Amino acid sequence: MRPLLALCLSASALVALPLSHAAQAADAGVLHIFNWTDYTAPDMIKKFTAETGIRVTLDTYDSNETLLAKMKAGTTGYDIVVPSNDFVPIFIQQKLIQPVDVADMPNFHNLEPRWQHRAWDPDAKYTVPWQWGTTSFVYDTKVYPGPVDSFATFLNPPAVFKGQVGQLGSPSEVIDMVLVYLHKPYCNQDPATLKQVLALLEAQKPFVKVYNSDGIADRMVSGETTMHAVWSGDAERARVQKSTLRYVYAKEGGPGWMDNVAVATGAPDLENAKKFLNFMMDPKNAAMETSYSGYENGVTGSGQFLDPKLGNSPEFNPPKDYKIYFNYACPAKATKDYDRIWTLLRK
Ligand code: SPD
Repeated sequence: MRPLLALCLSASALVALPLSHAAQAADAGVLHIFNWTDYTAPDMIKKFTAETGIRVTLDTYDSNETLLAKMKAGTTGYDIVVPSNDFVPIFIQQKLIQPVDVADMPNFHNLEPRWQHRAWDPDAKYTVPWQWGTTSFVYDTKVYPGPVDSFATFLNPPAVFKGQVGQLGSPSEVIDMVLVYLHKPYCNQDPATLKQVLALLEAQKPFVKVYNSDGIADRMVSGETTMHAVWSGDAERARVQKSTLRYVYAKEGGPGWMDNVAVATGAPDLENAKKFLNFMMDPKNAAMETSYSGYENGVTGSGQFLDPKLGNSPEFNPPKDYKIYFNYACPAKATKDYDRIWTLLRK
């Protein structure tokens, strides 16, 4: 058992070891996870600890940009990070996550074939699917009865939403949504299109109360905001607390994404991290995570273990003909353009 081994090591060897080794030994038996907010099922973590003896610490972030900035700033002490599909190639290229040969792990065969070799990690060297879902917006039908079937309502809201709208807090999320609305490709570098994107976001600004990807469900349930950009599972979390909320499947379609579990470069405990990746490809464990956060996982056979509430959940079950546009990593120039638009918008 790992914790016992760790205890023995620290008891017998600490005095003799130089400080860095001592710190390592003291840390054995712990897995440090850095994940999105409200995205790590407590009962699933308990099960992982019960099965492996590995204790878990959890810190959270609100966007890929925040995660990237922290990882680039230097050693974070995290073993596990969870970047989205459009950021995985950037993390790989910048050597912020390390190859762990996921395709050779015992539970790899449980992944649905379509997710075994994902465009952002074609040889399944680095990542395991965590959860995937859609991005759209939610509104309170008590405030505005609708009907609403387009991102036009979010970007140019009815007067009743003035000062009541919540936007996501990161450039990639906000701009991708506008590009889908305009039927334009992601990572757009066309000056005219970018001008149009900025104009739409500037026009929306007087309606926006907050640009923040954290705490969306709380704001919508309390009524602090009455319309908010949101990811599907977080919309479900809000709607079960306030039944008048409605997640919109826009006629334009909407952004789709997958978040992926990866091992940070310099992870304090590589073996613990690999155990966690393998654990997440077990159908029961993936189902525990999905039942908590309300997003799809990529694991075959997890459906039978899901919380039955998800069977009827509109956020979890998009209409069959809904167009989901998965995004992808942008070249540096496009990211720079996105950042410029964001800076102009937020000034
Ligand atoms: N509650 C947090 C859910 C995290 C969703 N990640 C979305 C990534 C979209 N690019």
